[in-house]
Amino acid sequence: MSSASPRPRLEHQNTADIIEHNYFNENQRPAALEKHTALARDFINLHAAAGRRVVLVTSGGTTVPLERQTVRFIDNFSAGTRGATSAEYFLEKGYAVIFLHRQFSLLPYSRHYSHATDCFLDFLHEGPNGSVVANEEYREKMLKVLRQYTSAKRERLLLTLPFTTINDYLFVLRAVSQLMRPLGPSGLLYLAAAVSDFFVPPERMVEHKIQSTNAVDTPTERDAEAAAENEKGSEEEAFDNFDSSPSVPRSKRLIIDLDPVPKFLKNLVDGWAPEGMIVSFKLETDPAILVHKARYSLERYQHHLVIGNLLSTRKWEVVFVAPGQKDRWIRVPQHRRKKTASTVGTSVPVVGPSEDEKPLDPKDLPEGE
Ligand code: PAZ
Repeated sequence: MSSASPRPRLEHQNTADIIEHNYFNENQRPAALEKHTALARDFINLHAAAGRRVVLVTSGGTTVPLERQTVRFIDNFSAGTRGATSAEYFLEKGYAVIFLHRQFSLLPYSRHYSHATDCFLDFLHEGPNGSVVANEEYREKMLKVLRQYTSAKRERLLLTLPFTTINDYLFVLRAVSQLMRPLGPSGLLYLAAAVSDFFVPPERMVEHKIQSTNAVDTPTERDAEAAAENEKGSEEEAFDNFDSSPSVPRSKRLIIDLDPVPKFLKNLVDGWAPEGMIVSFKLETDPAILVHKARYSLERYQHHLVIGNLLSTRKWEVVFVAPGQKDRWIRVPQHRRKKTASTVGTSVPVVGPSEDEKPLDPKDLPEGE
């Protein structure tokens, strides 16, 4: 397919095309790309033939490896709650869902019974003759979730595709978006993943685990280094032009030098799925800039909707920023917010109510915000 083979440079390529060409030619395609593309192609064809709407939901955080044989990587907070929960609502509304998610992050349906806050074993007890039985108080909800899950599986309505690194994510996102192109406006792209903004480009990535000591140097190299260090004197070694208050010499620290990850939303909107309905998310921590950044993104990329959220309040409020419309805040009313020690990784309402709660009543939405 087109994403797999290097394309020749065109005379009149614009900057976004050149950046795309360079990124996808210079970075290694993931081993599972062909397999995931083939699964997505079959899935889209199946549902397009049945006249069903298809949504691509992206979910969870991408990693930034520091070594080719990766021991260490940079990650982010996202547990995939938004994506997994939203996928359930899309299924309920009749969509077929391609769930492009960070490996081991929350999945639709199983999210209710996974991860540290909700260990599935706490919902079960031993029944007669060595059987396993759901605890009475959870049975009704569990049965409902189980039925939704088995029905989605039986009807082949949910395709789950895992990624780990930012590079895996970008390659598969491009391939699946391009496959969705023929769906036109009945293809929805719902981009809830927390995508890394910085990465180590291939030419600067080391092959092996970054070392914290010089124990693997030969004795001669070590002796020479030690002698040089003695000569310089510890006073001089502790400082260089970059350091304001060094407590450890620069030579012993890990200094990570990252490049920006290209912003491919423009390519997605203009080229990969130009007629698709595109919803992106914007996460910030500073309330003063959230709406401005969401609007900026909308104007820059010219898509259909940006959903803004703040790290600390994302479980119960979001702002919809759409072209030609006033910003619209959607909030879960105070009395229906779940209390959690941390806002990370819990299954509380996302866009719309959580599965076990009543739908949001429009009167609960604040006026004129
Ligand atoms: O996965 P989660 O439910 O913990 O968090 C969801 C989210 C905050 C990652 C998502 O709503 C979002 O804003 N995604 C886009 C992040 C960004 O600005 O890149």
